[in-house]
Amino acid sequence: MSEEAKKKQYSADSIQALEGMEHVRMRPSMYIGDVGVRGLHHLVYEVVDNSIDEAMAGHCDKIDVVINEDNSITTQDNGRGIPVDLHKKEGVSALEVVMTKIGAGGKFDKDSYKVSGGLHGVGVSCVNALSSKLKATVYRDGKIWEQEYERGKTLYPVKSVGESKETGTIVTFVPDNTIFTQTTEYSYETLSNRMRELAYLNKGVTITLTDKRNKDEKGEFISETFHSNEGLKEFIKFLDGTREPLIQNVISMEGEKNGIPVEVAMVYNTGYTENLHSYVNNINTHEGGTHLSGFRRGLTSTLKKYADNSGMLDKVKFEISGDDFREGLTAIVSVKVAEPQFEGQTKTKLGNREVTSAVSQAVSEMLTDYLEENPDDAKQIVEKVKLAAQARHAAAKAREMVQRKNPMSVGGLPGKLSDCSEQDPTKCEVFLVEGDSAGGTAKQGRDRNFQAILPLRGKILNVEKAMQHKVFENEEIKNIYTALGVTIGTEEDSKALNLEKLRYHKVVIMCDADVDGSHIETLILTFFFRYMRELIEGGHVYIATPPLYLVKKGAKKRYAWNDKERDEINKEMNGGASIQRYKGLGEMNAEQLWDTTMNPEFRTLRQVSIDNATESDRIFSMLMGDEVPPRREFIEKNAVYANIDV
Ligand code: 0RA
Repeated sequence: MSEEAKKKQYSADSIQALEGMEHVRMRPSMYIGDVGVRGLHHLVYEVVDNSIDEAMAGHCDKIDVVINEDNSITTQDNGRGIPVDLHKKEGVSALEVVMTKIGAGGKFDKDSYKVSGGLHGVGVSCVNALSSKLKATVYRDGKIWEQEYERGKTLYPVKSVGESKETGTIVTFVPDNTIFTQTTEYSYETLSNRMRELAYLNKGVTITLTDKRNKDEKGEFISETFHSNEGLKEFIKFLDGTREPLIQNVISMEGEKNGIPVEVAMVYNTGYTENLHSYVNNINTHEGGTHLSGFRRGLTSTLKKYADNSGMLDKVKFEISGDDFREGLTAIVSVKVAEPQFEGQTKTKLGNREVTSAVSQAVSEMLTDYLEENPDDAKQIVEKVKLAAQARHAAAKAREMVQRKNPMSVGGLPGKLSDCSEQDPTKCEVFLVEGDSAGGTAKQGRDRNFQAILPLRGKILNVEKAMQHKVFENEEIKNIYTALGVTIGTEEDSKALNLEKLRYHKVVIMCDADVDGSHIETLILTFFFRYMRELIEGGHVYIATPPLYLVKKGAKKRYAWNDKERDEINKEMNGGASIQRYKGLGEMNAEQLWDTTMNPEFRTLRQVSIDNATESDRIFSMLMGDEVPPRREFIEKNAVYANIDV
């Protein structure tokens, strides 16, 4: 190429780079999913993922994340530092290329393929484009280097600002509030969950999270350090900690199969739910995929073979299915794939075919060894499988009853349901109300055109502790299935929920605003989480928020949803207002309930989302399992799985 041509090429490339950055700002959702709470947190994950890559390549073992007072974020690692030398093709520092060129990503050398990288794997340049300010500081080659940017635009060429023997990268960024218009406030809890998860998935790395916005009683910043020596083995203990173990050990393996790094850990507990968590390149694959199929295949074939050979199934008359091997099983599968293909509705389903057999082989070898070496545990597991198969036959019968009760056929809707007149499900809402008396008030207060009421009697069944057939036999639960018009089983999956005939697109849980009410709310959510997860994932589940106080002075009447609001209103009324604490929905009359909680114009509904299925699973098992103390503390602290929305 001639000098002239090179120059042309360079300016063309840099224009392209600029356009790339502009494109990120114009269509941020294409790169980070959304510009809400999730996207905001995604910025942090994107930067940290680069540090994790350094750690995975063996160059970094410490990552610090700080939420600064102004909700800017600082991450620091002790990796090699982003290269600062001249990038030949671009004609500027490599640091500038990494920070301003979309798709430049991290590594230039082909050998170290990038395995982590956020859900969208878009790189730090995206974070830069979406930050009103970003500063990169690099410790490398005996010097400290620096460059700053505004909305992705370089403010000055990379400069040396000092000397140091250390290596590493520090990035501080301020999320652009013209992009993240909903909020730029970071949730400590959300970041903490992700950092903990990353520490378990990448053992040996120490990750510290510090919140400079808040101090504890001792006057110190809130801070946690996450570090795991045993990786998934410890992750499993953390996830399954509140369940009663069936076997004493964690069964685990770590290695490479057909060139694919595979890590698996599993335990059996005495419960009835199956909890499989899978990761690809540190990303939680909610929708599963080929790695999970491989796990299932390996597990089923190995256990089946062992059970057959042991003669323990000789007298068993009924057929044993794949599901039976997974009752009471908690497992984590983590694979690293060079070029992952993500499929599915939320792009969290692994499609790479070659991964199935790699994981299946890995699991077979691991389990075969374990069963040979631990005959007592092996016996426990096979006994459990037998029981599961037996219970499944009972459950199948009970489930058939739920299936057969099509709301449109004879038998019809539950008697307790007060239906609405609107026929278009997208416009319809159903309120699941605790107790018959509150149900009565809601029935009077509602707009019967589009709002239906289903009263639920007292405490609904705790599905976390019940076997499947008990769940399907439960009257209240049967009512929920029929009222909603959902059935079990689709053509693809006999256990999936069929939402085609869903009769209401908003399903609103309405409980008292007290400890009992929140317990019932949790029971209902547990049921939805375990048996109707698709309903939550479809964005159909909401929680109503009735007010806590009625503040009255003379003819003036206002409602308050928390103590702060109550005090403010009282102040606005110049003090001396009479304050009524609502202990339950039943204390409100129909009009009040409509005004505050049901009228779409004024109410606040919290949409329930499953942000982090792994954490949700642990929380539900903790809330609804056997151990009481963590549950009480949690319920009082409130629900992290419910996102405020609408
Ligand atoms: C490009 C190449 C190399 C490392 C990195 C980027 C890198 C990026 C980030 C982002 C945060 N921390 C980071 N640490 C490193 C390879 C460097 C080499 O070959 O020496």
